[in-house]
Amino acid sequence: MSMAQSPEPLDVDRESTRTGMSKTALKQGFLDNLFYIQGRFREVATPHDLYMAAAYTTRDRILERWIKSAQHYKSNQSRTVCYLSAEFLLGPHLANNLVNLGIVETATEAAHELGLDFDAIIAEEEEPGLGNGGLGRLAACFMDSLSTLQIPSIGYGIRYEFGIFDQTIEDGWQVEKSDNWLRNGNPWEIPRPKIRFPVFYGGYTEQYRDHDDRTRTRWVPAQIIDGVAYDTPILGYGVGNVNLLRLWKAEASESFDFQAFNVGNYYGAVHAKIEAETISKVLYPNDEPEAGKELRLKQQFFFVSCSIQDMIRLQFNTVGPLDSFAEKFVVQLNDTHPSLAVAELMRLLMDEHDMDWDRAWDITHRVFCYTNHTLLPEALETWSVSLFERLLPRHLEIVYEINRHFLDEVRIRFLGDEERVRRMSLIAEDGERRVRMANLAVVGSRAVNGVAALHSELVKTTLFKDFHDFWPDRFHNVTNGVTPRRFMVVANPRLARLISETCGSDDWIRDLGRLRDLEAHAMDSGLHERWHAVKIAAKRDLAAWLKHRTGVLLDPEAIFDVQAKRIHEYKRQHLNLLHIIRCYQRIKQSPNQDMVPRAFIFGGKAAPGYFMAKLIIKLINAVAEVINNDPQINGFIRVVFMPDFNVKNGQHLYPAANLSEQISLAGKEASGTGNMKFSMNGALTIGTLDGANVEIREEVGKENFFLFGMSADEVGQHQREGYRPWEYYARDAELKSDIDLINSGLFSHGDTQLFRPLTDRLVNQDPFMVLADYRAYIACQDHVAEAYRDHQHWTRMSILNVARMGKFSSDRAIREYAEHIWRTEPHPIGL
Ligand code: F58
Repeated sequence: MSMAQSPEPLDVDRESTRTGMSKTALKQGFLDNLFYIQGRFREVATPHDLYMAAAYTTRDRILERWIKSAQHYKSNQSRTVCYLSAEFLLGPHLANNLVNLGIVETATEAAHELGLDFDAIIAEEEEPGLGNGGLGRLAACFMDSLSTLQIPSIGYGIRYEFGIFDQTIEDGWQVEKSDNWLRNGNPWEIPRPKIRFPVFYGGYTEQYRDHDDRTRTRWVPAQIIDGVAYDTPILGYGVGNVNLLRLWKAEASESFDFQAFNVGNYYGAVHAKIEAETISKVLYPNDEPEAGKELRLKQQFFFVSCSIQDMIRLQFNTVGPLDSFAEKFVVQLNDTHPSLAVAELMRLLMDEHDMDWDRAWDITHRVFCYTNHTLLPEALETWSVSLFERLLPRHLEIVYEINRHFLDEVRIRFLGDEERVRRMSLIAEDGERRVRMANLAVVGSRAVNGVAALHSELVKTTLFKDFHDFWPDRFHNVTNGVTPRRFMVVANPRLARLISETCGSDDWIRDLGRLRDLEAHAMDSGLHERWHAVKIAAKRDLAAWLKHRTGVLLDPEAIFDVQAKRIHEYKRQHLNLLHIIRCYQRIKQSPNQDMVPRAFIFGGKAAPGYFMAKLIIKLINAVAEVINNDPQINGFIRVVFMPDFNVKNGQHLYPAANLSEQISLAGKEASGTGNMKFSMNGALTIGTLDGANVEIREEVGKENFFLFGMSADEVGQHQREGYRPWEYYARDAELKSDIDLINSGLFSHGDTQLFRPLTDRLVNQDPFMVLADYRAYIACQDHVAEAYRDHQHWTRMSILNVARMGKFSSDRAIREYAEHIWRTEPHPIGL
């Protein structure tokens, strides 16, 4: 194309350059978007311009389906699932949308013919990191499956201006950098400045008499902030359905601005605007201390209030009166972060829409369902009553009233059992009075679920035992799943192609149970060779990527032993480290022994305020430095920490792993989803009987899974009997020598104190029983090494792992929610 002229039309009519799926249409659409949206022509376009043009070209093709879906849902008054989540960890959109549109090949060819590097364009995208970890990523997988299963749905959340921090490693320590993901614009979202709701904070409530002389309550706020909708289309795989992800951005309310302007307070008005916008400014990293949490409560109420107001608006626009609200909408609460929605819907129905308590409650408790994601007591949300009252005075009244009704029922059923009443109350009264958000969520919902079979059992028998006694039918299990579109097709195209060729179709992508067809070929040596070649190619890619970013060179023939997840003591990255140190010591002691080479790969972020987790990162890097530079080790084992583990970087990891580390203390990991991502890419798992590991092992067969460690029951028993980690340290000479080596200063340039907080904690407290599981873990790792020597057998196990992963598709999970919890039907949109 010549210099800055408008793009020469190729042989295609203008209309289809926006919707056409042919190579020609894609090329023309791309050139048009480069010119008309980016204002660039080929010769001067930056890689980012090329990415933006590709993104708009893809989005154009989604929009038509989106409008059709919205029209269909509206005219059919479709029952709609609203997924309320403070986090949606979406990952890059472009490659995923091309897969779901079914135009990866055409787009690749189109790019090639335009002389463009397709992979470079895909790699250019910065992901929206609007989540911390598993919980946020689960929400994203569920959005993909809801669309693919053609279930009308809206994801509601917060459009954080800064997502999860970017992690760099400096001198072995984690350093956090702010994630300014919107800096270069976001081509996937459509701002809806007219979809805007006021959100109230503070002030007081007062009673007044309405026109029918009834006593009503009015909330007079001290602050009003607007929430503005930003919509991202979520396209299903191979279907016409496009659902909506609606994220709220906080803005100063114009009416409030005006007041300030009118009294001539210009700076006051500007200040109010800045303060308003802080509400959606930044995602909270988890495990933060209590200070500064007020903003978090404000965030929760902010997105909850906007979302419920939006649903009420939609109800009026489609169905009509609010009486059928619970038939039109079901709301899934993704953990307790959105559980204020229970009180907010009550408030809106009563204070704004004239309903009495009983009618409002009847609707409210039929609308909500709640998913619990953790049993860890420190992660259960509570808010001090004083903060709650200061920010949400009306909601505190409503919470008290819900509590009064609820505890009356409890007292009738369990006469005289005041201890039980105290435990079940929405308000904790020991010490500073606090609102228990989990209790609010359980009381306000008609269904409560855990995220793996073991977890859901523990929810019923421990965390919510009293509630389960009271409402046994309210409790369910829906084991998590992940989307095979992103985590197989996008992340691992070589494997996806091999599977489709072997099975004779790509039906498995929408029906993951079809992977079973692979089993018939599990002994086929031809498949073994190709399977192995696919894995080696992925390992080479990852090795190149890691070499480029960290300088560490891995041997693609080594076992790629990967632990990638948030850094947390309960996930026990330090147990993995103790095994690495054991391997190191063994080589040092007998350098000529016949060992299987291993590459130990870690990835994961630590919460910025979580000292112990950050020290674990430092120790991983410190051990890496010594081992990787020891000539005697000679590359036999290597340790590398992948900086900035996120969805995008994870996509390099899953295809390349041979061994997936799922080694949390049994009873602590609610489900895990990384365990599924690794296994469906052909890694074998070394793991405890925790979370969904239990079900993964059941599915793949115990002979294809490396199990070690105590069960959740054994953990409980051990704790009741009194756990004394120092005895393990004293009794097990190898364990002692591994810990002593850390204390020796070998990994810290002679500093014997640096890692003391970690080793002292292990020897003296060890809340996650690392030392108790150490011996079993080492023995199991030895089995892994032996098994890896038999390449044929390993490959067979790898094939069987993939073949039997059907259960762990998020499509299955969403089907279970739809059938057992939501009672929703698909609404297919034709292509
Ligand atoms: C995770 N929770 C569970 N929370 O730990 C994991 O086992 C499970 O597979 C996953 O949910 C999905 O069910 C989790 O990721 C968070 O990140 C919270 C975010 C908000 C602050 C507190 C932690």
